[in-house]
Amino acid sequence: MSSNSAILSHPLATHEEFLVDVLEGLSRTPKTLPCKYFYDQKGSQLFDRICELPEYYPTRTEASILNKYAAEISAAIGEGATLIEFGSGSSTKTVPLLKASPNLAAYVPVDISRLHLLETAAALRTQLPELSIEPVVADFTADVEIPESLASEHQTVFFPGSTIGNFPPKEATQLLTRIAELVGTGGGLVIGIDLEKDLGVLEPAYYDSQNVTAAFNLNLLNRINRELQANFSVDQFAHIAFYNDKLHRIEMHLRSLQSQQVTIADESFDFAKDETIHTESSHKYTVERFTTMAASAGLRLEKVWTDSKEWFAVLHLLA
Ligand code: AVJ
Repeated sequence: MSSNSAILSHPLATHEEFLVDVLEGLSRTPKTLPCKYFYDQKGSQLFDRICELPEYYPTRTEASILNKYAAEISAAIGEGATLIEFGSGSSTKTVPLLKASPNLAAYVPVDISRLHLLETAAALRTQLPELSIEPVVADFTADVEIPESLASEHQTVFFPGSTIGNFPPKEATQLLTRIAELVGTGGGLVIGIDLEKDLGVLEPAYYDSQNVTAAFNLNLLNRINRELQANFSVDQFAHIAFYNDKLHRIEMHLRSLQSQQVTIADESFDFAKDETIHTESSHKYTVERFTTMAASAGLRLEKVWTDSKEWFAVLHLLA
Protein backbone atom coordinates (compact mmCIF):
# COMPACT_ATOMS: atom_id res chain seq x y z
CA MET A 1 0.00 0.00 0.00
CA SER A 2 1.26 3.49 -0.71
CA SER A 3 2.26 5.49 2.32
CA ASN A 4 -0.48 8.11 2.04
CA SER A 5 -3.42 5.76 1.98
CA ALA A 6 -5.29 3.93 4.66
CA ILE A 7 -8.16 1.52 4.66
CA LEU A 8 -11.41 3.03 5.83
CA SER A 9 -13.17 0.32 7.80
CA HIS A 10 -16.44 2.13 8.49
CA PRO A 11 -17.94 5.57 8.09
CA LEU A 12 -16.73 7.77 10.92
CA ALA A 13 -18.86 9.83 13.27
CA THR A 14 -20.33 12.73 11.38
CA HIS A 15 -21.22 16.20 12.46
CA GLU A 16 -24.82 14.97 12.64
CA GLU A 17 -23.94 12.14 15.04
CA PHE A 18 -21.96 14.56 17.21
CA LEU A 19 -25.01 16.82 17.41
CA VAL A 20 -27.38 13.92 18.18
CA ASP A 21 -25.05 12.56 20.90
CA VAL A 22 -24.70 15.99 22.53
CA LEU A 23 -28.43 16.75 22.48
CA GLU A 24 -29.21 13.28 23.77
CA GLY A 25 -26.62 13.42 26.57
CA LEU A 26 -27.72 16.85 27.78
CA SER A 27 -31.38 15.76 27.77
CA ARG A 28 -30.65 13.07 30.35
CA THR A 29 -30.76 13.34 34.10
CA PRO A 30 -27.99 13.51 35.19
CA LYS A 31 -26.54 15.21 32.12
CA THR A 32 -23.73 13.43 30.29
CA LEU A 33 -21.46 13.91 27.28
CA PRO A 34 -19.48 11.10 25.57
CA CYS A 35 -15.76 11.29 26.36
CA LYS A 36 -14.80 10.22 22.84
CA TYR A 37 -15.49 13.80 21.74
CA PHE A 38 -12.64 15.16 23.88
CA TYR A 39 -10.19 14.47 21.10
CA ASP A 40 -10.43 17.29 18.59
CA GLN A 41 -7.09 18.81 17.62
CA LYS A 42 -6.84 20.97 20.75
CA GLY A 43 -8.09 18.10 22.94
CA SER A 44 -5.50 15.70 21.52
CA GLN A 45 -2.76 18.24 22.24
CA LEU A 46 -4.02 18.67 25.80
CA PHE A 47 -4.14 14.89 26.24
CA ASP A 48 -0.50 14.66 25.12
CA ARG A 49 0.33 17.24 27.80
CA ILE A 50 -1.62 15.25 30.41
CA CYS A 51 0.58 12.25 29.64
CA GLU A 52 3.64 14.32 30.58
CA LEU A 53 2.24 15.62 33.88
CA PRO A 54 4.03 14.56 37.07
CA GLU A 55 0.67 13.51 38.58
CA TYR A 56 -0.47 11.45 35.58
CA TYR A 57 1.28 8.13 36.27
CA PRO A 58 -0.50 5.76 33.80
CA THR A 59 1.38 6.64 30.61
CA ARG A 60 4.87 6.46 32.00
CA THR A 61 4.13 3.45 34.19
CA GLU A 62 2.76 1.49 31.25
CA ALA A 63 5.65 2.61 29.04
CA SER A 64 8.13 1.34 31.62
CA ILE A 65 6.40 -2.05 31.68
CA LEU A 66 6.34 -2.26 27.88
CA ASN A 67 10.02 -1.32 27.70
CA LYS A 68 11.14 -3.68 30.39
CA TYR A 69 9.18 -6.69 29.16
CA ALA A 70 9.19 -6.00 25.40
CA ALA A 71 10.92 -9.31 24.62
CA GLU A 72 8.51 -11.36 26.74
CA ILE A 73 5.43 -9.59 25.39
CA SER A 74 6.70 -10.02 21.87
CA ALA A 75 7.22 -13.74 22.50
CA ALA A 76 3.63 -13.94 23.77
CA ILE A 77 2.38 -12.28 20.57
CA GLY A 78 4.32 -14.89 18.64
CA GLU A 79 6.13 -15.26 15.33
CA GLY A 80 4.31 -14.28 12.15
CA ALA A 81 1.38 -12.66 13.95
CA THR A 82 -0.63 -9.69 12.76
CA LEU A 83 -0.57 -7.06 15.50
CA ILE A 84 -3.67 -4.85 15.46
CA GLU A 85 -3.50 -1.79 17.69
CA PHE A 86 -6.73 -0.14 18.84
CA GLY A 87 -6.51 3.65 19.18
CA SER A 88 -2.92 3.75 18.05
CA GLY A 89 -2.51 7.56 18.05
CA SER A 90 1.23 8.22 17.69
CA SER A 91 2.09 4.54 18.36
CA THR A 92 4.75 5.85 20.75
CA LYS A 93 4.41 3.05 23.27
CA THR A 94 4.32 0.42 20.56
CA VAL A 95 7.75 1.10 19.11
CA PRO A 96 9.71 -0.94 21.68
CA LEU A 97 7.31 -3.81 21.11
CA LEU A 98 7.63 -3.56 17.33
CA LYS A 99 11.42 -3.46 17.60
CA ALA A 100 11.34 -6.58 19.74
CA SER A 101 9.06 -8.35 17.24
CA PRO A 102 11.05 -8.64 13.98
CA ASN A 103 8.87 -11.37 12.49
CA LEU A 104 5.40 -9.83 12.55
CA ALA A 105 3.26 -10.48 9.46
CA ALA A 106 1.98 -6.91 9.75
CA TYR A 107 1.34 -4.08 12.14
CA VAL A 108 -2.17 -2.66 11.72
CA PRO A 109 -2.63 0.60 13.64
CA VAL A 110 -6.36 1.43 13.95
CA ASP A 111 -7.33 4.99 14.77
CA ILE A 112 -10.22 7.36 14.25
CA SER A 113 -7.97 10.26 13.29
CA ARG A 114 -6.97 9.66 9.65
CA LEU A 115 -4.32 12.35 9.39
CA HIS A 116 -2.63 11.43 12.65
CA LEU A 117 -2.69 7.77 11.59
CA LEU A 118 -1.08 8.48 8.22
CA GLU A 119 1.63 10.68 9.72
CA THR A 120 2.38 8.02 12.30
CA ALA A 121 2.51 5.27 9.66
CA ALA A 122 4.90 7.35 7.55
CA ALA A 123 7.20 7.99 10.53
CA LEU A 124 7.13 4.32 11.53
CA ARG A 125 8.01 3.19 8.00
CA THR A 126 11.24 5.17 8.21
CA GLN A 127 12.02 3.80 11.66
CA LEU A 128 11.09 0.19 10.86
CA PRO A 129 11.59 -0.29 7.10
CA GLU A 130 11.30 -4.09 7.32
CA LEU A 131 7.87 -4.05 8.93
CA SER A 132 4.66 -4.11 6.91
CA ILE A 133 2.52 -1.27 8.30
CA GLU A 134 -1.12 -1.17 7.21
CA PRO A 135 -3.17 1.59 8.87
CA VAL A 136 -6.94 1.22 9.15
CA VAL A 137 -9.11 4.27 9.85
CA ALA A 138 -11.88 3.11 12.15
CA ASP A 139 -13.74 3.79 15.36
CA PHE A 140 -12.95 0.77 17.50
CA THR A 141 -16.12 1.39 19.52
CA ALA A 142 -17.97 0.39 16.35
CA ASP A 143 -17.18 -2.77 14.41
CA VAL A 144 -13.62 -2.89 13.10
CA GLU A 145 -13.08 -4.88 9.94
CA ILE A 146 -9.57 -5.95 9.14
CA PRO A 147 -9.29 -6.72 5.41
CA GLU A 148 -8.77 -10.40 4.58
CA SER A 149 -5.48 -9.55 2.91
CA LEU A 150 -4.01 -8.49 6.26
CA ALA A 151 -5.23 -11.45 8.26
CA SER A 152 -2.69 -14.02 9.31
CA GLU A 153 -3.01 -17.30 11.12
CA HIS A 154 -2.37 -15.65 14.42
CA GLN A 155 -3.75 -12.26 15.26
CA THR A 156 -3.29 -10.22 18.40
CA VAL A 157 -5.01 -7.00 19.35
CA PHE A 158 -2.84 -4.55 21.28
CA PHE A 159 -5.01 -2.20 23.35
CA PRO A 160 -2.78 -0.12 25.62
CA GLY A 161 -3.34 3.03 27.65
CA SER A 162 -6.14 1.69 29.86
CA THR A 163 -8.52 3.06 27.25
CA ILE A 164 -10.79 0.12 28.15
CA GLY A 165 -11.27 1.99 31.45
CA ASN A 166 -13.47 4.54 29.69
CA PHE A 167 -16.16 1.89 29.21
CA PRO A 168 -18.52 0.78 31.96
CA PRO A 169 -18.23 -2.97 32.67
CA LYS A 170 -21.11 -3.98 30.39
CA GLU A 171 -19.76 -2.07 27.38
CA ALA A 172 -16.21 -3.14 28.20
CA THR A 173 -17.37 -6.76 28.11
CA GLN A 174 -19.02 -6.18 24.72
CA LEU A 175 -15.86 -4.59 23.37
CA LEU A 176 -13.76 -7.50 24.68
CA THR A 177 -16.22 -9.92 23.06
CA ARG A 178 -15.78 -8.18 19.71
CA ILE A 179 -11.99 -8.31 20.14
CA ALA A 180 -12.20 -12.05 20.85
CA GLU A 181 -14.28 -12.49 17.68
CA LEU A 182 -11.91 -10.33 15.64
CA VAL A 183 -8.79 -12.30 16.57
CA GLY A 184 -10.59 -15.67 16.50
CA THR A 185 -9.87 -18.80 18.51
CA GLY A 186 -6.22 -18.93 19.46
CA GLY A 187 -5.82 -15.21 18.80
CA GLY A 188 -4.66 -12.89 21.53
CA LEU A 189 -5.14 -9.61 23.33
CA VAL A 190 -2.42 -7.57 25.00
CA ILE A 191 -4.16 -4.90 27.05
CA GLY A 192 -3.11 -2.19 29.49
CA ILE A 193 -5.29 -1.66 32.56
CA ASP A 194 -5.01 0.85 35.35
CA LEU A 195 -5.11 -0.74 38.78
CA GLU A 196 -6.92 0.35 41.94
CA LYS A 197 -4.63 2.27 44.25
CA ASP A 198 -4.43 4.89 46.95
CA LEU A 199 -6.77 7.87 46.48
CA GLY A 200 -3.82 10.16 47.09
CA VAL A 201 -2.34 8.90 43.83
CA LEU A 202 -5.55 8.40 41.83
CA GLU A 203 -7.27 11.74 42.30
CA PRO A 204 -4.36 14.11 41.57
CA ALA A 205 -3.82 12.24 38.28
CA TYR A 206 -7.16 13.74 37.16
CA TYR A 207 -6.89 16.99 39.11
CA ASP A 208 -3.41 18.21 38.30
CA SER A 209 -1.85 21.32 39.77
CA GLN A 210 -1.30 22.94 36.34
CA ASN A 211 -4.99 22.55 35.44
CA VAL A 212 -4.20 20.79 32.17
CA THR A 213 -6.89 18.17 32.87
CA ALA A 214 -9.32 20.99 33.64
CA ALA A 215 -8.54 22.58 30.27
CA PHE A 216 -8.96 19.16 28.59
CA ASN A 217 -12.38 18.68 30.19
CA LEU A 218 -13.57 22.24 29.50
CA ASN A 219 -12.33 22.05 25.90
CA LEU A 220 -15.31 19.81 25.16
CA LEU A 221 -17.58 22.82 25.68
CA ASN A 222 -15.40 24.92 23.37
CA ARG A 223 -15.68 22.21 20.75
CA ILE A 224 -19.47 22.07 21.08
CA ASN A 225 -19.65 25.88 20.82
CA ARG A 226 -17.50 25.89 17.70
CA GLU A 227 -18.76 22.84 15.83
CA LEU A 228 -22.41 22.89 16.89
CA GLN A 229 -22.85 26.68 17.18
CA ALA A 230 -23.72 26.43 20.86
CA ASN A 231 -23.34 29.21 23.42
CA PHE A 232 -21.80 27.64 26.53
CA SER A 233 -20.16 30.25 28.79
CA VAL A 234 -17.13 28.07 29.30
CA ASP A 235 -15.86 30.17 32.21
CA GLN A 236 -19.12 29.47 34.04
CA PHE A 237 -18.25 25.77 34.35
CA ALA A 238 -15.60 24.15 36.54
CA HIS A 239 -13.71 20.88 36.20
CA ILE A 240 -14.20 18.32 38.94
CA ALA A 241 -12.73 14.83 39.31
CA PHE A 242 -13.15 12.32 42.12
CA TYR A 243 -12.95 8.62 42.78
CA ASN A 244 -16.27 6.78 42.97
CA ASP A 245 -15.40 3.90 45.33
CA LYS A 246 -18.53 1.90 44.72
CA LEU A 247 -18.13 1.88 40.95
CA HIS A 248 -14.30 1.67 41.04
CA ARG A 249 -13.86 4.67 38.81
CA ILE A 250 -12.61 8.20 38.51
CA GLU A 251 -15.42 10.45 37.35
CA MET A 252 -14.87 13.76 35.62
CA HIS A 253 -17.68 16.27 35.53
CA LEU A 254 -18.22 19.89 34.54
CA ARG A 255 -20.03 21.79 37.28
CA SER A 256 -22.23 24.76 36.47
CA LEU A 257 -21.08 27.72 38.56
CA GLN A 258 -24.46 29.42 38.33
CA SER A 259 -28.00 28.80 37.22
CA GLN A 260 -27.82 29.23 33.44
CA GLN A 261 -29.30 28.29 30.10
CA VAL A 262 -27.41 27.04 27.05
CA THR A 263 -28.72 26.86 23.50
CA ILE A 264 -27.61 24.26 20.96
CA ALA A 265 -29.32 23.98 17.57
CA ASP A 266 -32.56 25.61 18.73
CA GLU A 267 -32.72 23.47 21.85
CA SER A 268 -32.31 25.04 25.28
CA PHE A 269 -30.85 23.31 28.29
CA ASP A 270 -31.25 24.58 31.83
CA PHE A 271 -28.49 24.16 34.35
CA ALA A 272 -29.10 24.59 38.06
CA LYS A 273 -26.24 26.06 40.07
CA ASP A 274 -23.83 23.17 40.90
CA GLU A 275 -25.53 20.79 38.46
CA THR A 276 -22.91 18.72 36.64
CA ILE A 277 -22.36 17.17 33.23
CA HIS A 278 -20.67 13.78 33.61
CA THR A 279 -18.01 13.82 30.89
CA GLU A 280 -15.80 10.81 31.59
CA SER A 281 -15.38 7.70 33.69
CA SER A 282 -12.03 5.99 34.04
CA HIS A 283 -12.53 2.54 35.56
CA LYS A 284 -9.81 1.01 37.71
CA TYR A 285 -9.43 -2.74 38.13
CA THR A 286 -7.78 -5.42 40.14
CA VAL A 287 -6.21 -8.07 37.92
CA GLU A 288 -8.78 -10.47 39.34
CA ARG A 289 -11.82 -8.32 38.56
CA PHE A 290 -10.58 -7.70 35.03
CA THR A 291 -9.84 -11.38 34.49
CA THR A 292 -13.37 -12.33 35.52
CA MET A 293 -14.85 -9.78 33.12
CA ALA A 294 -12.57 -10.93 30.28
CA ALA A 295 -13.52 -14.56 30.92
CA SER A 296 -17.17 -13.70 30.33
CA ALA A 297 -16.07 -12.27 26.96
CA GLY A 298 -14.31 -15.51 26.04
CA LEU A 299 -10.76 -14.42 26.87
CA ARG A 300 -8.59 -16.28 29.36
CA LEU A 301 -5.63 -14.82 31.15
CA GLU A 302 -2.20 -16.07 30.09
CA LYS A 303 0.22 -13.66 31.70
CA VAL A 304 0.46 -10.43 33.70
CA TRP A 305 3.26 -7.88 33.66
CA THR A 306 3.22 -5.07 36.20
CA ASP A 307 5.44 -2.37 37.74
CA SER A 308 7.05 -2.58 41.16
CA LYS A 309 4.29 -0.48 42.80
CA GLU A 310 1.56 -2.47 41.01
CA TRP A 311 -0.05 0.69 39.72
CA PHE A 312 -0.62 -0.57 36.20
CA ALA A 313 -0.77 -3.95 34.49
CA VAL A 314 -0.28 -5.28 30.98
CA LEU A 315 -2.21 -8.51 30.45
CA HIS A 316 -1.95 -11.17 27.77
CA LEU A 317 -5.19 -13.05 27.16
CA LEU A 318 -6.12 -15.71 24.61
CA ALA A 319 -9.42 -16.14 22.78
C1 AVJ B 1 -7.09 7.87 27.67
C2 AVJ B 1 -8.98 7.06 28.81
C3 AVJ B 1 -6.81 6.31 29.44
O1 AVJ B 1 -8.87 7.70 31.63
O2 AVJ B 1 -6.82 8.11 32.20
C4 AVJ B 1 -6.78 11.37 31.19
C5 AVJ B 1 -8.14 9.83 29.63
N1 AVJ B 1 -8.89 11.70 31.09
N2 AVJ B 1 -7.09 12.39 32.01
C6 AVJ B 1 -7.73 8.10 31.37
C7 AVJ B 1 -7.94 10.93 30.62
C8 AVJ B 1 -8.36 12.59 31.93
C9 AVJ B 1 -7.41 8.59 29.96
N3 AVJ B 1 -7.59 7.47 28.96
